[in-house]
Amino acid sequence: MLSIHAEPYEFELATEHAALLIIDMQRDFLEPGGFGEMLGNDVSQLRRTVEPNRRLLAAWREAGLPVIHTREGHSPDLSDLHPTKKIRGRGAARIGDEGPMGRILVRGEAGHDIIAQLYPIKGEAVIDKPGKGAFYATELDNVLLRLGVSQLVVTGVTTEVCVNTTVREANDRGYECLVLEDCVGSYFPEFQAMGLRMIKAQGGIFGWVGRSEHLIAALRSSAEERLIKERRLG
Ligand code: TIU
Repeated sequence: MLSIHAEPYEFELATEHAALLIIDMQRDFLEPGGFGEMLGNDVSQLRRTVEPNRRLLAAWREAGLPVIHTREGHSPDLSDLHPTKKIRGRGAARIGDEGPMGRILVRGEAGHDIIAQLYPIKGEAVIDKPGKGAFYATELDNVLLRLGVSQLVVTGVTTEVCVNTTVREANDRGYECLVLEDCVGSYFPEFQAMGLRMIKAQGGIFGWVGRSEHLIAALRSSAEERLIKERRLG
């Protein structure tokens, strides 16, 4: 058990039952010229999460723990896109239309893919989700059950939309969630702050909020301890 500094109190990480869940770090949300920017959003607010996520992902992989990536998007025939989601916002460009990086939020298109810095490697699950929550209409619950996972370290974008929805869904299904504030981002600074406060308020009503450096330090020190023990035994 690794004790991670977090709010409202320490998160006790059971590494044998934990997975890293990286939400929707897709080109369309993060890159200039993508769907997010077309909606009028300031993508620099999200881009500050890339480097902390990259460092965390490297440490998590080094520890040999499971990683799950998600992507928000729809099949090319849009059969899994509710008409209400398509027309919401009354924007000029809609899901399924041609955008700067292919058809917007359509699976297989460049903009739908995960950014290069966090690209999945062999053995990591990629969950394609049509909704904001990662459990709705996906195989995520079964994947976690198969892996024996009961704790999720959650990162990605956006804090108040897909991250919050997923954490609420996970909480109702009995998973414990640690959300890393430097690794989640919102286009709106006030939603970033409130999205995190909503999770950790009332004694951690949906989960815990921490920072990646504390988790990385704990993973590294436990790996060092293991190495020292092995050397002693060897
Ligand atoms: N992944 C995710 O959060 N999807 C969104 O549409 N977020 C917005 O903030 N728009």
